[in-house]
Amino acid sequence: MFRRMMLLAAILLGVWCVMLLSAGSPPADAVNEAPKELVFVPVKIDGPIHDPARHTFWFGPFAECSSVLDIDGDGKLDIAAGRNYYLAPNWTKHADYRDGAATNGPDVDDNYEGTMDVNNDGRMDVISSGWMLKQGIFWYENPGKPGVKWQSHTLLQADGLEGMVIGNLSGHGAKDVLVNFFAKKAGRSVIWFEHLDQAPWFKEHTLGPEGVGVIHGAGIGDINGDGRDDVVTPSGWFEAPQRPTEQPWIWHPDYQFAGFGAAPGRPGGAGLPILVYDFNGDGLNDIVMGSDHGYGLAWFEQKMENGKRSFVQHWIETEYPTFHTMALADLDGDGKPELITGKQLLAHNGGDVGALDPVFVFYYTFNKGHFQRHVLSYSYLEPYFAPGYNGPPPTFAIGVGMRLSVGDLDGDGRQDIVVACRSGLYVFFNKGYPSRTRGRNPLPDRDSYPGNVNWEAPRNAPPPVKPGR
Ligand SMILES: [Ca+2]
Ligand SMILES: [Ca+2]
Ligand SMILES: [Ca+2]
Ligand SMILES: [Ca+2]
Repeated sequence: MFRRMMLLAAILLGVWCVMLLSAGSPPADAVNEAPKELVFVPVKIDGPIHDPARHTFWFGPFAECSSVLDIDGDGKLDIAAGRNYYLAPNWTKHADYRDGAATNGPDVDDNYEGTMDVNNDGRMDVISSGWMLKQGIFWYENPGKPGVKWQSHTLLQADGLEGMVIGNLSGHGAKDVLVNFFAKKAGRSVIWFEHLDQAPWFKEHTLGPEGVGVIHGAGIGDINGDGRDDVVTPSGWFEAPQRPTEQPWIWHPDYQFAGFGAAPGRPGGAGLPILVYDFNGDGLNDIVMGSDHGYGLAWFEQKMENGKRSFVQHWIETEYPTFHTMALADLDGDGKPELITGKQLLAHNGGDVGALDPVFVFYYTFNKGHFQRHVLSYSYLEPYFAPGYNGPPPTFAIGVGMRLSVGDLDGDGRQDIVVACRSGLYVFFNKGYPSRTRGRNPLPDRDSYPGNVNWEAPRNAPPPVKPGR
């Protein structure tokens, strides 16, 4: 029996290897190869009604964060965005399933959200942060049945919050919560919450000295390759000690991010999260940061020379602003992630630099530190705000908001992209590469249109006789 199982395992492993070798070959991002383009179909799930008389516009207010989780336990991924959730497969809307995320003037009080099973009951819960009416980080307990309000639990009550990053900081599970404050304040340090196996589920830890690393943007990843995830900020990184919940974390001010064109020496905020990955494939993890409210997207190449670590900054983009959030996910199925990001549509209620520049959603393939931009959506904004403009609103002007999500929402094995922004909630359904085959022509035959002239027919040929005339 055991030998038969081993044989089966060997066969399965072989099949898996063949699949890996054949998938996505050649890679879409191979240097000197023509880029291949995945097909994405954007679908609008929900959005604000454009009704200026009632002070709701195509540009909101609307929730700007989304989470992807199986809410009802049917095995299909659903979407939460602010106060509402939408059940697969028809994206049936359930409004006001939780408190928080209240609409306040042009904004929704939800600047970041995420998902994890906080209380280990097998049901995914939602974590969200607010900065106006309900200040702090709260988790909402999935009750496992529809029509029941999700109970709110306070993780942290504080002002100046940008949001959080979920990851493995304790070393014993990926459910710890790194807190991100956008605002410095007396007595404020970078803090994190260790996830516990029982209520109250979280224990607070201080990561660094007062003020150090306290700025808009944060991320989690293993910088020094010792197997323990570290904490990255726009101005340096905290090294995880051997016992992360007991020993002090070590601060390394090895680099400084600022938006493109920012005043020299002036630190700048980054989007949330900051991403850690080996973007040039040299075995050392690098960092990607986008400007939160200025221009530019950059990667910081990690270098090691004679035991000394340094980071070299490379711009990926300098002409695009407001990379407020991003994610890594394997879109093309080659086993390697792509970088997904875009602009926050009309951040700070249109007060940001470049607010009326086109709004965009991009993804990037990368190889050896070369980043190739791919356009998911790109829309002009300025005409819609021209003085006297009174025409129809744009149909699809999509940004990434403040937290985008990725998941296989239609179960076809490909990763889809969910964005919530001021103009609505959208899914970019990933349809894979174009088939390049001619299928059934779905359109009505030419002759079925009234008055169609068969212009291809020879001039001197008699006109075709149409039946019934
Ligand atoms: Ca579901
Ligand atoms: Ca739960
Ligand atoms: Ca580490
Ligand atoms: Ca690297």
